[in-house]
Amino acid sequence: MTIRNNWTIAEIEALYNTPLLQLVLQAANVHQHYNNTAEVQVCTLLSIKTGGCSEDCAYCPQAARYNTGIDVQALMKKEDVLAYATKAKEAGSTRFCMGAAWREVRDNRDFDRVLDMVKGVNELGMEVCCTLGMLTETQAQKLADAGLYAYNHNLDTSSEHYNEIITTRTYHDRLETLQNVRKAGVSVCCGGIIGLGEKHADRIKMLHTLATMPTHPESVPINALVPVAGTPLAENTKVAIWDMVRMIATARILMPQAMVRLSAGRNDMTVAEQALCFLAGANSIFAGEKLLTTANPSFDADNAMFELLGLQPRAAFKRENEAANAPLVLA
Ligand code: SAM
Ligand code: DTB
Ligand code: SF4
Repeated sequence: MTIRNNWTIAEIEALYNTPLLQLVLQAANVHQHYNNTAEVQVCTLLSIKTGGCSEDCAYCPQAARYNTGIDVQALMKKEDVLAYATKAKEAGSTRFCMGAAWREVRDNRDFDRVLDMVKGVNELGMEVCCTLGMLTETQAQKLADAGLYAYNHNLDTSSEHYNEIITTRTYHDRLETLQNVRKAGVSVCCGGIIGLGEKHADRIKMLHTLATMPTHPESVPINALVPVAGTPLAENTKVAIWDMVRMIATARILMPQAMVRLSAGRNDMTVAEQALCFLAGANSIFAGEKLLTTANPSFDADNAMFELLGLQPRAAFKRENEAANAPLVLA
């Protein structure tokens, strides 16, 4: 099997509907062929500007219009961000991702401060990533010039289900931002959330959009909805671990060399459940007691899990396709 960008919906549907353990086995084979299965990338997130967001993303605790009780915080100081990044590095993280509750980046002093933060984190020797909302090509280039390694901007769901979740910007806007990031030569981190009330067909369509991009995203976060009181999705039913495993395994088969990130939702998973996700091809996590605003397992718990499962943190700046072997030929 070579890396493909021409997957059809029918092919993805067939993969997604494979009996679960067969699907995991197939994904594990692909993973073993293309990647070092002992390595898991450890990333740390920091919310550098929290809450008060103008958008209506139905899952998000940071949207100003929902009463979620989070503390609104203006953009952090560069020194505080660098102190946090240094601590994350010491705890074993190799990628540092800064998130801002913005609709889009504006060309103002706040953006200049973020550019300074990017420069500082890069100088610490970490892969620096940002998720700041929509970006123009010029802004993406400025971030790249400051040393940005990756940019996170999720599709979240299928284009069909999107309007049920967000009305204040379009799917097309998202795809444009992703193109701007690509054009600037920055590594793309793009995935989605399950548990938003979408159908299986929506998950399949979202995976199709990702896997048919001219270049696959280097990193694909798969988030399970963290239901937050006050948001419209607060009462959604918890995502079944089997759905998470199915999503991860299918993503791994479709995009063999991507870092598939087991993202939001880990706090509600046992080590055994997470182990199944790693077996199905997940090879990256967010570490640290908080994601952006919600809880995540502690560094100690994750260290114990790595020890137990024999996993090693992946070194920084390993180009995603570096570990690739010759294409896998399946009979
Ligand atoms: N404001 C920027 C944006 O929307 O692109 C950046 C930050 S935003 C919080 C980053 C991503 O976090 C969202 O695209 C979504 O996929 C994820 N996210 C936010 N709230 C979540 C939740 N409650 N559960 C799971 N994922 C969530
Ligand atoms: C991603 O896909 N998941 C992360 C990161 N990219 C920015 C964010 C998860 C946020 C979960 C809700 C919260 O903690 O606010
Ligand atoms: Fe704002 Fe991003 Fe949350 Fe949407 S996901 S409300 S854009 S912070």
